[in-house]
Amino acid sequence: MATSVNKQWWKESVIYQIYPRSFNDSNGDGVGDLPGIIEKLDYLQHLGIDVIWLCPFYSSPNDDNGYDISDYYGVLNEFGTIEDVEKLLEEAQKRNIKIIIDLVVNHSSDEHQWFVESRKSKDNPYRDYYIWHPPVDGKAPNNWVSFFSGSAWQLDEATGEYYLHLFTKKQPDLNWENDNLRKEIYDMMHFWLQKGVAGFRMDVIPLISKKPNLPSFPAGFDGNFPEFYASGPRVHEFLKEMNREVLSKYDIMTVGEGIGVKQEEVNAYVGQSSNELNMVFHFGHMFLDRQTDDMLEWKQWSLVEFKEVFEKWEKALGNEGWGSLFLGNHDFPRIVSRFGNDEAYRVESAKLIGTLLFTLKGTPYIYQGDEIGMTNVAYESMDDYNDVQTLNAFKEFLANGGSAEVFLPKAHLSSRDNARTPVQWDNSNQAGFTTGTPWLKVNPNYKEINVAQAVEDENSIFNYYRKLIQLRKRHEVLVYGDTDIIDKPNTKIYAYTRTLEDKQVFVVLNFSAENTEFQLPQNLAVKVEADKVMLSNYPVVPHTGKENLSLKPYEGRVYLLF
Ligand code: TEU
Ligand code: CA
Repeated sequence: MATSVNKQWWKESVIYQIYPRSFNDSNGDGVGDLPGIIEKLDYLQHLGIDVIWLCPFYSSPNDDNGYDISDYYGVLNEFGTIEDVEKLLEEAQKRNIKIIIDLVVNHSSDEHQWFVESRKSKDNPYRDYYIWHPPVDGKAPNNWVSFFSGSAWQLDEATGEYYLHLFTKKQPDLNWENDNLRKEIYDMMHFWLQKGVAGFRMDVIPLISKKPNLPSFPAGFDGNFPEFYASGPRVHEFLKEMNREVLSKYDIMTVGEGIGVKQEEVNAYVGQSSNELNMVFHFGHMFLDRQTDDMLEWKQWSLVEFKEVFEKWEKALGNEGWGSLFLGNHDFPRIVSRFGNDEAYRVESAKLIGTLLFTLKGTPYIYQGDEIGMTNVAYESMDDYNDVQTLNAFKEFLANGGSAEVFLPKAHLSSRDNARTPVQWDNSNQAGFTTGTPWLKVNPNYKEINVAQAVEDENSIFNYYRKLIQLRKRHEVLVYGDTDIIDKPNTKIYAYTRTLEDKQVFVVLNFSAENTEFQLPQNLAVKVEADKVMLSNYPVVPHTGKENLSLKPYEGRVYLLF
């Protein structure tokens, strides 16, 4: 059967994620804001992106930096006004940039009017908008844990019942079983779509349907609680309803944060005939270097496992679904510090990782600052950390007899604040992010790593990203072609072809700090030669594929074979 490619604008787009608090501060209060984003739209247009994913900008007490929303129609004062949102949409549109926004509807803030009402009494009309349960034997209803340490239940004095919070106790879970609640959420989605947003990134969306009767983790539970919480029995019914009532009425894109989604069920969420979402993020590669029982504890990861993650997801999606590609976001360490080498080979390895991001199959998502190779930060004191996940884990660590000295290196490796340090715009004070005092300290390496430098330097990571984006736009095979891995067991080299009808691209990436030889299979060896290299992070020396390819540390090449 000939492969029929189902073309869509969102498959061909490059997405850029903005975490507003850390992006650009326009008024010197130390907090990034909406006018600050508008100031940088020309920069984003120059980079060549098509869509911005804007993280939450709504009213929020900021217990979890905006992922705890107290008014879905309001704009956080620190970020600006609704007029600023409208202006941002308008200015972006002038530059052919679309904007998708974060939909955070698994939970709200405890300061949302709904919850203020809900907690008042058992017969309040909003009681059932949240998940309440009386104590069982004087204790929490079950043994569920929060993503951010401790029990997922909080006893509320007013009525003597517990409410469920899978995240912080200021993020009570909404009860999607309630028809009125769902209706209110759909109305709110229409409000933003009518303002001109181009779709949604949906926070922890697989968690909206809970297991009936809220059973405890079973005996011998493997500790994979995201998977346990995800994909409850009504999740697809809810998403189909949302699609029917809202999404299907607009030409938009949607991407769900696919936490806990298994490969075998992914097309139930994103398959063309499912009528739910367009894409989900999978997290397989985000946990290869973490201990399953301790998110902050690092373990050695292997390139072979890393390749397998992408291979399996591409296979699971097949021609029915479509993938999203990300290597980092506001919740994870910086990609060059994590998968590359942020010391001796920062520039080379950041370009190598970028090459992977733009040449695998799926829609690529850039996280702000990765296009200039921003790195992890290593604050000297726990006082400098802000992220609630890090701080809760730290409290728990201290309570169990740990110390700050032992905890700090874990925070250096794993804290979400690594990704949240202010974007480094230039080498002036505070990296040009603010004229005031930034809400989170800037990374001291801003004098060397910053946008102003990167834009000027033709060999910068930034200019390499521009070339990658252009390359992907010029060659459909890089968007729609299927991936075949070559020499999968190779522990240093990630090599693959992308093939679409009569077009083929070959990508070879040395994920090691050593000079490495790579032997091509016969069928490729005859096609590979230096003048077919379209892009490389090192100068191309004459070669053919018949001898071994000699790759320098973190060298990556993209060949157009025919
Ligand atoms: O993240 C959900 C989620 O999976 C995280 O808890 C993740 O496991 C962790 O951050 C990894 O370090 C989403 C948002 O992206 C995150 O910023 C929010 O804190 C969370 O939901 C709650 O809304
Ligand atoms: Ca500001």
